[in-house]
Amino acid sequence: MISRRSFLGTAAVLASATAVSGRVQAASIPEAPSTKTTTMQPPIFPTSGPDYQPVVTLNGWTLPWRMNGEWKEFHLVAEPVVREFAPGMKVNLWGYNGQAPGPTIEAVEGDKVRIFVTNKLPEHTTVHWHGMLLPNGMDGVGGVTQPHIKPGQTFVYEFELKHSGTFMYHPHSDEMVQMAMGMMGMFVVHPRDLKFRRVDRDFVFIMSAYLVDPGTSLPKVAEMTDFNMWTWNSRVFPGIDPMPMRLGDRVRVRMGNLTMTNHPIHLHGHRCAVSCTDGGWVPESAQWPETTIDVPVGVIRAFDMVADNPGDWAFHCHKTHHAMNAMGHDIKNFIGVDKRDLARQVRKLVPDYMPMGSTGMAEMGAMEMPLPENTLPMMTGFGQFGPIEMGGMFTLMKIREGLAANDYRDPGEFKHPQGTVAYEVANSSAPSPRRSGPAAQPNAGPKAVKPGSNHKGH
Ligand SMILES: [Cu+2]
Repeated sequence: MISRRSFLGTAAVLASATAVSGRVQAASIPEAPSTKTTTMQPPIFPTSGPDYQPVVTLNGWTLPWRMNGEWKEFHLVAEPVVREFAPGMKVNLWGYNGQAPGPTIEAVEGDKVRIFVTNKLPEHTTVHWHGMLLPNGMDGVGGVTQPHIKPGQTFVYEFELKHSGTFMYHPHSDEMVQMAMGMMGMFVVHPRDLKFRRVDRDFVFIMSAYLVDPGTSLPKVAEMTDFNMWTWNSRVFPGIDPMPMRLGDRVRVRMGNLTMTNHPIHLHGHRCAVSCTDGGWVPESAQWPETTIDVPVGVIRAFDMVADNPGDWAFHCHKTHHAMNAMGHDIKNFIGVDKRDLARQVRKLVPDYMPMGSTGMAEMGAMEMPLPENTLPMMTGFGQFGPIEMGGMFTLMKIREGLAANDYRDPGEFKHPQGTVAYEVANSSAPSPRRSGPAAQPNAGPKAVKPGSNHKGH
């Protein structure tokens, strides 16, 4: 883990590199920082120019830059990378600067940015700046606005950031393959006015989906619908960072979607409103309260919330198959099927055969079954009360009193105040089922229910 201090150091060193100006000097290509780490890196605070509250990227990082006269210079390197989806599974992807997705780019409204793109892929590429208002020739559409960037070449994009908001970058060359291989990143432009829509914590992630057959490590790039790895920043639960928040913080979460379907992202214990799209800020008068924000394809949705309810709050895609890891989708439903006799027969051939699914699939969450090489259990993870039975697009918002500002370390499991956790009651004290209407029994209330005695008259 890179400490905040050393990160500040890096930014400062880059910023103090010889200041030269003019287009000609662009030939001196800035350093291209690279990382192999898959945990969320601390925010990079600006050391020059207007102040802003920097973002953090789940399981990712922000690209350091240098000032060169009035230009803010960045260097992206498109290259093959190895991404760990979660401990136990590594996938060969294409990305930028050592990881997929690429680092988040951050700048300020009004900044002039110069972005160098070096191609170390085996085929040509470009970078399109999704949502940016820029000169046509900087839009990165291969063949239309520029020649494709051949392997070994470096191109420069220069434009002024006309408006603040949340944007993305991705190739516009061989898009189907290059995005299916993980090439994408987020681009956040902060308002010049520090007070505009100010928040205390600002999280960013981008969604991508892959079909990686168990035992392999390369996505099938021609798949159109039946993916088995639904990721946030090319990570799946339990590999996705938790989102620590201080009780009372104003929080923004910015979500990009470059998968092939929409994702209804659901928040527990709080409500929120969409504050920003890739088209700009939503006026406050046009916002309405939600607990699930649908993120369509090729779109960004940022929502704002106040973290006013302490706890470990689930935060996940509401498509249930997207909160699962590798699974086949053509399996039969065995609920209610008694497989005991079948199991006895099969065990004569396969001694450790286990029939599953007769009562549902929850037992798979607790079971540590042997898996094929390089894949992940369909549902997994353990919490303080038992198996979590999730995967895919799932994490926890961890809201705690007294966290330090900008402290993004995992605060551990929530300690529930006494008397605030759902609890079991003995069957003998369970209330009888209530009936509505005039037929309700006058003495309805807690009473002894003997097993087998409560079905009379049904
Ligand atoms: Cu989803």
